[in-house]
Amino acid sequence: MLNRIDLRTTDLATCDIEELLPRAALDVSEALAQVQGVIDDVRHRGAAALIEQAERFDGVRPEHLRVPAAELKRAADELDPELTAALKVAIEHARAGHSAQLPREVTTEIVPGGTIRQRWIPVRRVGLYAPGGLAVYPSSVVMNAVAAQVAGVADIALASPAQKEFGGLPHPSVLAACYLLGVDQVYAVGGAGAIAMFAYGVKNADGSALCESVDVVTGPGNIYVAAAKRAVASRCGIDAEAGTTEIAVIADSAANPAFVAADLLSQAEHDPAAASVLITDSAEFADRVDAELAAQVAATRHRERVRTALSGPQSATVLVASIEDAITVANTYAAEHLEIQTEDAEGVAARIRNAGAIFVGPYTPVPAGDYVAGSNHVLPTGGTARHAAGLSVMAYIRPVQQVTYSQEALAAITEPLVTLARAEDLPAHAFAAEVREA
Ligand code: HSO
Ligand code: ZN
Repeated sequence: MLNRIDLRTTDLATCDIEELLPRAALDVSEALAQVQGVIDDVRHRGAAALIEQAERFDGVRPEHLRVPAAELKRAADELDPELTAALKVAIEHARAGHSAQLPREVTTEIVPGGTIRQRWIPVRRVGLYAPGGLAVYPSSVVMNAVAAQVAGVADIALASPAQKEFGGLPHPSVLAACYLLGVDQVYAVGGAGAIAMFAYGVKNADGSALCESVDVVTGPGNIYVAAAKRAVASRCGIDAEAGTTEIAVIADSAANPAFVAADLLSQAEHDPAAASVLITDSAEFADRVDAELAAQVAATRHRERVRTALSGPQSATVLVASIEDAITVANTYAAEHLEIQTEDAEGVAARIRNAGAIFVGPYTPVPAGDYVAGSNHVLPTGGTARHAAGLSVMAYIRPVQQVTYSQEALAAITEPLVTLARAEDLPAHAFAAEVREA
């Protein structure tokens, strides 16, 4: 089912590995022109534009753009108790995982009496986006909201498209997740319009605020949401683009082919364009994974979608000469999710530089991270893990340096300060220090 790319006799040190690897092409820049009209319309006509956009794109006229509190409670009350319990575990584990990300404030004495205090300050208000359509994921609501809450953001709003079958409200599982998280500013607004609403703020017809503008917008979405986030990036902060899901697995012949096949299949279930890549030094193991895939795909619920994803050009088995080479290939590919299922899994993991998140050992499947492992599942895709990071508290806090010098401490740095100011022909800079000399 998976295409094979045989790099066993290729010299990875000299070839362009990137050229040889499978990769889905997603051109967000083309969608940019299309979303600009939607954004401008929201800026100029506010709530009226949002209602028209819901009719046009979601096929329903929402009665309330801001979801009434009673609807949030009702969704939570009517949610399957098992799902409620599972969401509570997801929230609790994510809170524990994200609390560990909070950096400590450190004060460094540079000269006696002269200190730099490294503060971490959360932004005031954020807008979270939860997609609708095929991808209604209450788990993504948890990932976004918990990261913002643990970061210390006081004011959190969430938008999700109005759904026709739910009378113009967002999906009930999204509303219930918001209720459980204590997020009470929820909007039945979808797509690029939601991103514009967050970036610029929107007023009601009577001039009152429907939604105040935010400092940071995060959350996954389709290509139009991604394009809209790019379009408003000079106005507010945005998170990394999380596009179509991808999983890479480094496995050797000691791995369990049924486990590896199940994990490759799990992410293929998201989307026919999803990428599943096996990187192995054993052709025999690759054959065993193929056989497992054939059996597991035949029995899985979304088999058509999965088959399309696994046989597409974005998915493959990459055969390499050694696990050493597998590490090189994985670092070049920079997968959203990278599993290590090899003998010395910890040792291999330690040498991974580029991945959205790393899942180590046979009992750490990606779906653990998707739901309840305590990590965040909003991760960089399309090779952007080379420079970008997954969603974390860092998306919502900023380091701010607080500088405090006493008279003596300033005196101790005045000489080099004045020398540098003169060298840059900025004598008023020098004077600000000299005027304080005793
Ligand atoms: N694997 C997806 C997240 C997700 N999985 C949500 C299930 N629900 C992207 O990391
Ligand atoms: Zn998933």
